[in-house]
Amino acid sequence: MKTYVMVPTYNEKENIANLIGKILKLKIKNLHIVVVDDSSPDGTWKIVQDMGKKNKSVHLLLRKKDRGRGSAGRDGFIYCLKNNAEIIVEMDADLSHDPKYIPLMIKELNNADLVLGSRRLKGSREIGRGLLRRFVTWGANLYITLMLGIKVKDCNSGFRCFKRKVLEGIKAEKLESKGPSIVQEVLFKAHLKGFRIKEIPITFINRTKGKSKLGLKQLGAGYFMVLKLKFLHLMGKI
Ligand SMILES: Nc1nc2c(ncn2[C@@H]2O[C@H](COP(=O)(O)OP(=O)(O)OP(=O)(O)O)[C@@H](O)[C@H]2O)c(=O)[nH]1
Ligand SMILES: [Mg+2]
Repeated sequence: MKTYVMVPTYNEKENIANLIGKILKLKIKNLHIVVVDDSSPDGTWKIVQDMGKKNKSVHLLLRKKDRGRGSAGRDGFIYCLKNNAEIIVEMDADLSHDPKYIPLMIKELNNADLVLGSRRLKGSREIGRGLLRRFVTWGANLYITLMLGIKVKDCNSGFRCFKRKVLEGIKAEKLESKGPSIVQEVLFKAHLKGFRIKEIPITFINRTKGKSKLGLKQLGAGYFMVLKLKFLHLMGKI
């Protein structure tokens, strides 16, 4: 089955080649990688472009105007659907998400429509995360669970594997988050559509190279987006 791994990037030059190499080493049949880069000033996109010249399954979606984890994710999903992906894996570039889980996630699609790499199950681990960062994630998770009523332990995980029908069902082209709250928006919409969601435990490794793009502004916008989603749902709009 045609599988696309979709990776949004902004200034990930220290990580991207390593990640792509690890994914290719899995030797999954009919697998493609698309990196969605917002013209990173550090030249991440050039690295991907060069790798794409040597390997036809590596693709670059270079965005020149828009900037944001959310709109990049949306454009990446649209790209995968347009290119006839049956399975879409979404993951970060910073090596926090180990590609070794991809085969297992794909296998779990036998029992689910959407599989999440979870940091909050028996068998999950988090390496190198400070107490404050863990607390922020825990608080956000509690807020989202209470607000949106999603019965998922790790609502914030950006490591996911979708059947095509999930992205079609939630109308990926209409996703409205500009920033990282796309992760919650997708999950909530998939939950409302009644798709089967399954979590598998992963070991999450805090980034060791490059800088995090998650700041207070993005966090605040995320909290607001969850409120907006709840409101839209109550109004019967989603
Ligand atoms: N295209 C694009 N990608 C982005 C943007 N912001 C972040 N990303 C990518 O989205 C992924 C997640 O971003 P991170 O900075 O790792 O954020 P995070 O994982 O929530 O936070 P940390 O745990 O602190 O790393 C990474 O692959 C980033 O390069 C953006 O504005 N545009
Ligand atoms: Mg990260």
